[in-house]
Amino acid sequence: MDVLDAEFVAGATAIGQLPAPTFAEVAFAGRSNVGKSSLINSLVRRKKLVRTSGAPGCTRAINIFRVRIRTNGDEAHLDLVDLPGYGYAQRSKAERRSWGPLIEGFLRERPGLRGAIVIIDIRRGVQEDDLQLLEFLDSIEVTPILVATKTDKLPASKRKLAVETLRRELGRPVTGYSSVTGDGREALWKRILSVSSIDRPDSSPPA
Ligand SMILES: Nc1nc2c(ncn2[C@@H]2O[C@H](COP(=O)(O)OP(=O)(O)O)[C@@H](O)[C@H]2O)c(=O)[nH]1
Ligand SMILES: [Mg+2]
Repeated sequence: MDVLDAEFVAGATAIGQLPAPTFAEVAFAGRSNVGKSSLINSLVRRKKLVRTSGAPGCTRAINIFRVRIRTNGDEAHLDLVDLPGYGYAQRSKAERRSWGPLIEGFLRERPGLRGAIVIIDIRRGVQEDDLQLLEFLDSIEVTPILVATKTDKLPASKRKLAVETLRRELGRPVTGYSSVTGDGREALWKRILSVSSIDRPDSSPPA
């Protein structure tokens, strides 16, 4: 699996401002500061494709990045969608509420959406809003891909157990990841290509 190109396509603070889907899309969701943007950069091996931040709650927009990949000799396009972070307590109530519909609307209304990566900080574990998101994804039949990130922040001896604990707690597969070391990159790409049907012959975008 090689990433040949990666480029910013569009950013918007309302669903109606986004271009219609062209290729298969995979969304990245998680609490503010969990490492969504870093994860996208790490997946495409670009340091600065997506802006990351030490200050939580900065990204209020939906940003779409297009990648061209080569896998098993075939080329394919895939759109990676960085969703606004949720669960940032310091923001005003009105603003927090205005984020829910944007995320929900995107997940509900994009016909090209193949799956949603739900990112959890391995040291913090699953929070109530993560569970709500997973329930919502089940209800609209969008496949979640769970990622436990920042594994580099745990001593190597504790990583496996922490991922396994999360997996048991959620009753779903969890892929450990570190955007600092790239650990988990190959495993996560496999899951992304599988949910996007890019590893199968019928990978053409929806009509
Ligand atoms: N050690 C470590 N830090 C990370 C990792 N991923 C993200 N970070 C840091 O966490 C902070 C938030 O990352 P960012 O990608 O902007 O999070 P977002 O708000 O979810 O998009 C930044 O300071 C990143 O450098 C990781 O895998 N390991
Ligand atoms: Mg971000």
